Amino acid sequence: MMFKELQGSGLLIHHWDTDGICSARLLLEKLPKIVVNTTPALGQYFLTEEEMTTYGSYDFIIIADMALPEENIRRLAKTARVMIFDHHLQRLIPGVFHHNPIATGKNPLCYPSASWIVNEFLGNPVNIFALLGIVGDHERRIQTNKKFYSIITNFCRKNQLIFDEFLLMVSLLDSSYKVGDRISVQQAPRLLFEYTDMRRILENVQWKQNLVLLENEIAKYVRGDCEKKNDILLKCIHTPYNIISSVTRRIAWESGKDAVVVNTGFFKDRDQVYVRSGGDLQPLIHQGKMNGYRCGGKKEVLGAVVPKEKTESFVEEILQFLLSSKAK
Ligand SMILES: [Mn+2]
Repeated sequence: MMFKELQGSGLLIHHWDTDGICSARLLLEKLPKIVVNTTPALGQYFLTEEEMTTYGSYDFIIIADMALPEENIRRLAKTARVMIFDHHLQRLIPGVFHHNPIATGKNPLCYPSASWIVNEFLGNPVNIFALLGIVGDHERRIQTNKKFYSIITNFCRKNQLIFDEFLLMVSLLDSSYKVGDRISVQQAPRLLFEYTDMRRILENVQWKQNLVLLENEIAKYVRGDCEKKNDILLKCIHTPYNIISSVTRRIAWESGKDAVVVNTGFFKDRDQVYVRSGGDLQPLIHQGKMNGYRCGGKKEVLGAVVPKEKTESFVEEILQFLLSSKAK
């Protein structure tokens, strides 16, 4: 086992969502007890200058479920031994231990989460944490992945669990980052050690309160009126919670129309922009990246973080794109 060679002070940096938390839970079990775990500032997929300086004092650094920028990693590797466990699309980074089957061209359907990759690496049998990461990253869509849906179904049968309880556990684990509670995200992996019965996840009072809070906040914005640009719905919200994807999905699905949502309340200097469409958004994602925005998504969704002074022009670009793709 490679971890035996790790010496000195150690840090584990993990993603703030269910997959990141569960990967951290699995890794911490096998790592030396002194390892500290942390997550980057919520919503930030890179390390700040301050974080980089602080992390310079560790002897080894493990990163789970996050494709941090290569220049961050290269700098950390100058003073620390770095190990990465991930499943995001990224170039293999030389000079560090980079365990990412997707980066080596393996089929993503066979490696659906970081928790699964970590669990295999550790040689563990299938367990709740390996599977929660998968359900966290794919939700109901995992039901179309034959191999993994049958692994999940078998696990459910053995443990008298239903798939909806898996989904609820994911919502509860994700609730801390969605309400912006970074401390609770960081405490979650160790809390999971105390939960010898997995059902205790469903009973965590704070997480349940988070869900009520989030649901009310989402409902408030879904209820309000939208601006209409031809057949496209446009909504501006101002919330410190990370609910933009839920709000957009709800508006789009309830109306059957394309929806654009801007949240001016999450970052001080930047806005969150989210789009959901029936058409293909890949060219728009490319366009956003060419503009220099942090921009990503899938065929039907786009998420971006845009400097506040650029929001208006980017929204205009989005509307133009949606209108012209409708005209085709
Ligand atoms: Mn993941």
